[in-house]
Amino acid sequence: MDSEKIPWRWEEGGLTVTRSTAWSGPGCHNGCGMLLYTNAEGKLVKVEADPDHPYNRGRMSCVRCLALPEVVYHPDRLQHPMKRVGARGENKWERISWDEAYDTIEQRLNKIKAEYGAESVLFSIGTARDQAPYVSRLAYSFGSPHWITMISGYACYLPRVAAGILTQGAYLEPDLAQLYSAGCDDPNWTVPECIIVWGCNPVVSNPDSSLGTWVVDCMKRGSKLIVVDPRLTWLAKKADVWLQIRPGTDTALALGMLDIIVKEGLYDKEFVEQWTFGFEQLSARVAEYPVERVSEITWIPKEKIEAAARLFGKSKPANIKWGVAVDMTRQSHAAAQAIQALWTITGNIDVPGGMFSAAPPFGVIGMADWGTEYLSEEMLAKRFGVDKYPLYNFGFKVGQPDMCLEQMETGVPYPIKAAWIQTTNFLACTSPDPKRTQAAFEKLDFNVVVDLFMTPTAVALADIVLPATTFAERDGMRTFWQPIEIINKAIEPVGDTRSDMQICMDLGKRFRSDMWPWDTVQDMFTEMLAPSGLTWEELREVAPPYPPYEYRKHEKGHARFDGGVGFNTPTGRIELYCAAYESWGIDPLPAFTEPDDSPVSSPDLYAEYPLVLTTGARSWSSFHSEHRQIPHLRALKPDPVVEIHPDAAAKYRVKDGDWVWLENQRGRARRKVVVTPIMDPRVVNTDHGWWLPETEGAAPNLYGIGDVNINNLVPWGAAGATGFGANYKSMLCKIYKVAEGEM
Ligand SMILES: Nc1nc2c(c(=O)[nH]1)N[C@H]1C(S)=C(S)[C@@H](COP(=O)(O)OP(=O)(O)OC[C@H]3O[C@@H](n4cnc5c(=O)[nH]c(N)nc54)[C@H](O)[C@@H]3O)O[C@H]1N2
Ligand SMILES: Nc1nc2c(c(=O)[nH]1)N[C@H]1C(S)=C(S)[C@@H](COP(=O)(O)OP(=O)(O)OC[C@H]3O[C@@H](n4cnc5c(=O)[nH]c(N)nc54)[C@H](O)[C@@H]3O)O[C@H]1N2
Ligand SMILES: [Mo]
Repeated sequence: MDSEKIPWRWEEGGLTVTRSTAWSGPGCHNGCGMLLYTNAEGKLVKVEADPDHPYNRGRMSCVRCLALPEVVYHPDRLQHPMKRVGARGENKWERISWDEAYDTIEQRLNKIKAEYGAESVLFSIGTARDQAPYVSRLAYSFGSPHWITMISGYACYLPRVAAGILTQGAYLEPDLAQLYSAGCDDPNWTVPECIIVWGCNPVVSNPDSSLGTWVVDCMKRGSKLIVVDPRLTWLAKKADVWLQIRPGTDTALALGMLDIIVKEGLYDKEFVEQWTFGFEQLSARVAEYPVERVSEITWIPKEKIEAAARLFGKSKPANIKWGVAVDMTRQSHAAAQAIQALWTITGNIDVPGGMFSAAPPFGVIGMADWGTEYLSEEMLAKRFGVDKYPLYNFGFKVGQPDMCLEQMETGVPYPIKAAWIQTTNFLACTSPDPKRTQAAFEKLDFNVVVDLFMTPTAVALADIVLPATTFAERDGMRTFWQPIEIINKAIEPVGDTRSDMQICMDLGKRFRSDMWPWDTVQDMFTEMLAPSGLTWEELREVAPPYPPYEYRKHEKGHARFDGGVGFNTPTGRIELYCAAYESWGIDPLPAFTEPDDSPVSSPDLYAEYPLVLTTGARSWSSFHSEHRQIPHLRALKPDPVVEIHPDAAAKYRVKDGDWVWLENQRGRARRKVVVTPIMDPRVVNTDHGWWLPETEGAAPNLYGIGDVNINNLVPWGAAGATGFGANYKSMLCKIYKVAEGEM
């Protein structure tokens, strides 16, 4: 890869080519190198993967960038700031100028601040990998400690991050050669002998800065594969061992595998002795999970669990690509703790081909929490639920979303009066119980939505809507774990749209100009880049810089903040037994508990709702609730679907293509049946984030969310003991045909 010599822009076949990085919007978790082709009129005409970019090496990880021109020029793109003229939900708007929008927002929010304090305004974001640093800084410059995703139990990523920081001193990811611009050819790297893909489908979701193709690259070089998934995914089909797990029982499986590894002496004795705390206690605990018991709990045949445990235990190095299914149970902390123990006792921490500690490159600001130091400790302590849930002090400075909703409803201990909603469509996608969520936000005096499109959330709640740009229409930069990358604007913003960074900076200056001293967003990027020694303009001219990675930091005193040998935990060791949990009244060792609703924990419910339901397995053609209006993407998946095994379909008298309701004690959602042998007959899977942009936007229809949002079946307020994790992927439901005239 000789990308140093490649310019960032050139002419080719009558078109201008701009090298850039795919980064939201529209939504994306990655940093694939892209070539954006524009014509003489300055229009984006096509997008190709950049063959010289080390991140994706010419591979298009998903179809969504191919359809970028359809997103950019879609007639429904929001093009101007607008204010509401009818009642909330009427979907009546009037175009206003940016100045009027900013003036109104400044005045309304400052008035609320004067009356109720800055903490009465919350700033809500979605998965928003790109926007989070700026939205968090905007919240802090207003003086509010709340930037928050309205997802129960913060059940995405943060549970694993917090558990990792608390018990291992860092968040770990599998080393799939992504740390090097030379990829698998780098001499410092070792091919993992075994990879477990656990509750993750990376070839489709490419989640959290990791491409599925990296797993495939390892497989091509001989890595054995174990997949833990209730569905036979593409990777599961190619796995050496596929563990078809009952949703929500991952902790039991990990404990059972640990028991086998301990009993059969497959663990790394030296590493355990030297670097871990609590191995004896963990061994005693996992002995409570003999493989027969685990097989019964998880519905996985005993032989397969044994085969997986032995394969993983005997492989060195080995690693685990874990996914959001680990977060999406109220047991997320125990699941994370048990899975971490697997890679810990086998000595796979911070070794080539094992697990690496994920950190922003060169220490450049990564995902969020930019400007926390401007808030007082007292203000930060006002985050929702942090006194009740101390694990929220490990990792990002966010509050507990279920407690947020409750406080919005009760006004205790202080009222919430306004919401800034940027890059999230929580009524269609993110929040449980959308009606309850809607009611809580409807009560607020003032709401602003910043988005690319009009959404159910914007129609129902916004007083002002601001139009944002896609990554093609703006400059930017991307830092996550591997290289720092550049986003080069390829086209002028469509209509009167502005970039999220610009919007946050414009408003931020009005609230606290000392926190936004830059004239341009490019100057701001340069300041953020300071630890790397590069300016934004210099970054543009160089290949994406990869920081050197140092393995075995704990041996050299480079893993602890105080410079001592060991890991950055209170004991300096990896804490298999977590004393902090104990001091908070939480089991210090991982233990399995059933999901709230399950064949075992609620047999009465199971009698009425005889199918185990998992939701939200990702599809290539959409990012959460996005892309439903993009013709070539919608065509790939035109309807919300439920995947069901042929035997179950026969039993419940539904067939391929039927419209059905999935229903539980809390609500129902409409789905089209896909009969498929990839499911267990006792389990169904359905997608999330559905709304129907082609239908009426005004309430009560709100683009159909009442019928198609699967989160009608998910409750608020059922997060786990640490305040993290919620059962989005482990519920019960029944299935029956939609009656005639019902749609
Ligand atoms: N049942 C169930 N529900 C789930 C899940 C599940 O597995 N099952 N998964 C959950 C998970 S893990 C997550 S992270 C959440 C995600 O929840 P969200 O992040 O809220 O989901 P999105 O649909 O991506 O919402 C993004 C909104 O931002 C807009 N947008 C996209 N790019 C930009 C941009 O650059 N700027 C601005 N201003 N707006 C932009 C989009 O048009 C869209 O309206 O959903 C959760 N919901
Ligand atoms: N195309 C696309 N890509 C995305 C997104 C998107 O919406 N669309 N969303 C992004 C976001 S915010 C996130 S968080 C990531 C998530 O990406 P991933 O972590 O890959 O998560 P999912 O695709 O939700 O689920 C992964 C697998 O878990 C399985 N699964 C379901 N229930 C369980 C269970 O109880 N246990 C186990 N072990 N497995 C289970 C599902 O069958 C699925 O194959 O993807 C990101 N990337
Ligand atoms: Mo997520």
